[in-house]
Amino acid sequence: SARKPIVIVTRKLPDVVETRMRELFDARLNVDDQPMSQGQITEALKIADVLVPTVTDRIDRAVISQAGPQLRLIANFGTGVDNIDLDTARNRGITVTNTPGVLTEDTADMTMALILAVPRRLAEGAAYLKEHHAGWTGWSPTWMLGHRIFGKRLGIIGMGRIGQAVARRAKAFGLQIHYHNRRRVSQDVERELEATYWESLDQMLTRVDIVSVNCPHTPGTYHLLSARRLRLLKPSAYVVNTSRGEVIDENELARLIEAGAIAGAGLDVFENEPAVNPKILNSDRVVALPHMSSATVEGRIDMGEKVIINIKTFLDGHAPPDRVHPAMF
Ligand code: 8YV
Repeated sequence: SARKPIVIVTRKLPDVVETRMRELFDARLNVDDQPMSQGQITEALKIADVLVPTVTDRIDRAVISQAGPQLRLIANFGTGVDNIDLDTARNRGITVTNTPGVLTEDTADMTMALILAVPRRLAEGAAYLKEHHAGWTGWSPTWMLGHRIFGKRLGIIGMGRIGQAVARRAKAFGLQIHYHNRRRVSQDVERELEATYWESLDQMLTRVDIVSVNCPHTPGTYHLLSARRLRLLKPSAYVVNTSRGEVIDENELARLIEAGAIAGAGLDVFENEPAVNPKILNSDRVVALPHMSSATVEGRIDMGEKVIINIKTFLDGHAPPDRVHPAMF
């Protein structure tokens, strides 16, 4: 029988996913989960028929250009594809797929958790009690006051699957939904969410109380929340980001929070991961998480299954369900 296709996976995946990959493919797994260097990935692409990278791998022009002609598919374990040079892949006739849909609800949950946690000082209170429980003198009426979110305005940047899932949750918490997107969503969705569309991001930013970034990182969204735009926010506003750090000018955000020109932030992603701006880490008014919005046991298995379906469909000669078209980004 024909040899099994070589599928190189750059990180450890859930056991059930790895077992299934071993059954179906000549799977070269990274069971020790040691991140691969650019050199190791370049070497791997000399023999791989399929590469399964994650957001931590830079599949750039240099790496793709040196791949052997047998490389036909890059099946990303993740929804964001800013780790892959899509144009170079397309020019070499390499198909790219991702894992949309299966991490929508988990990511929206974490976004909502940050929308609640930051204004209500949840992390600060929990840390205080852990540290001072012996000397805690008790509650007092003017102590640890946060800000109400009920009735406030949430401005969502990027009204795709995740943005809409955030809007549904936020509406149930009494927030008024505002959004900016490349195009308006359908009237049905706008009506369901009672959402207000802002063609002008600048105008939306001057009016909202909380901003949530839910758009992909693309050349067009790099520093979309630029220094100039961050300064349009009210000093009482909060910024939440579960998308990609690159969408926000992180240095300026840190500076404005320190200066009291922005009230606080809930950040799961950073501009230079795994490095995090120390001003952000040390601020009481920031909840910083280590890129974990899609990190559920269930979600990781679903993502792995999606990767497998994409590979299998492609190798069977059909269009994979989650093919990424460069024009989408
Ligand atoms: C993952 C993500 O942690 O899907 C994405 O875009 O950022 C997260 O779901 C990561 O992609 C896994 O590779």
